[in-house]
Amino acid sequence: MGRRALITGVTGQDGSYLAELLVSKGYTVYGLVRRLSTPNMTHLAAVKERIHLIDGDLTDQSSINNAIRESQPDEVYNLAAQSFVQTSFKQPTLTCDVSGVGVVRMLEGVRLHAPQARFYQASTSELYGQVQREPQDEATPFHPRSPYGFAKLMGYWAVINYRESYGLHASNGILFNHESPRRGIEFVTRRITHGVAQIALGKSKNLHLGNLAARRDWGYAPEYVEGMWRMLQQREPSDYVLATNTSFTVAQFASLAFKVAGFRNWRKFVSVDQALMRPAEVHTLRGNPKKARKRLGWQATTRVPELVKKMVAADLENLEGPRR
Ligand code: G4F
Repeated sequence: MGRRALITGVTGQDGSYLAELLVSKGYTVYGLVRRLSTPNMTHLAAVKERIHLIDGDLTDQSSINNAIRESQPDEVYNLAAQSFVQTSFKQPTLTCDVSGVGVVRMLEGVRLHAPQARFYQASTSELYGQVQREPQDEATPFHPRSPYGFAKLMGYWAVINYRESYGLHASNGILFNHESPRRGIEFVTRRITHGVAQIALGKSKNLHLGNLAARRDWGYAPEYVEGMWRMLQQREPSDYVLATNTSFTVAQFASLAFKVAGFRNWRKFVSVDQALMRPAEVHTLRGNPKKARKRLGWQATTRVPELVKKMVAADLENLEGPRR
């Protein structure tokens, strides 16, 4: 019989790429979706007819239990979260409820209703926060710098505790930033590529950004969902860093994006807006994915210059329609 998977956060960037991957591998895929008055299914266009959507919410235990009972999953991927760091400073308790306690609710649901299922938790490089070592790997101490970061830290430890207490096959993927044309417009990479496309098409004159000196290890999202799947194919559960081991500043990312669109002097278009600065910043992140390479045979291949090209091209196409 084919395998069954339940994905929370299925309508997002990672959830939609993962749904496509699992459908292509012959899984029966269930997705947990939060009820919205205007549902956003854009990213699911390619697989919508082939997956099953179940209403539910990470803040509601009964809907989680129901989704697990209904889908009877072999694999559960918990990708849902309040995932925007900036918002977590404005909505700290909501962020903790969804991105921290929500993980415990998912683990409880699995423990009670599908204890044989393998569980993937979307952990994050934001756990490292004020970084203690460079590059960061699975043994680097954590120092979160936002409510998002400390909520995710709770989820990370909940996974380890359920593994140790109840023998669940539960793994943390400590993913560094991973982007794509499906990235939400509020995140800096997409804000830049969308802004550049607007300027190139004469729809805008400038782009407001926050901390230009922030440095990130940016990879390409479809490659990272493959890594998530590989983690759940291992005999033993564990925790893995997925990253490129290269890093760029926001300024460098912006400069490359303007260059792709034919502008040499990116500074002319960019102004710094203090409102986009964070109360506590994660200044730099770079991950060491050696364990994932060795145990999962996983490697990131797309680097920032290529990623920027894909994202700018997609934003130009979205805004002007397909080029002939
Ligand atoms: O794109 P960002 O908002 O992503 P951030 O905060 O690194 O978090 C993302 O990656 C994490 C993985 O490490 C995920 F866990 C998390 O859910 C999310 O997907 O910001 C990146 C950097 C920050 O240092 C920010 O201060 O870019 C800086 N930045 C500069 N100008 C900006 C802007 N960020 C945003 N969002 N918008 C700006 O205009």
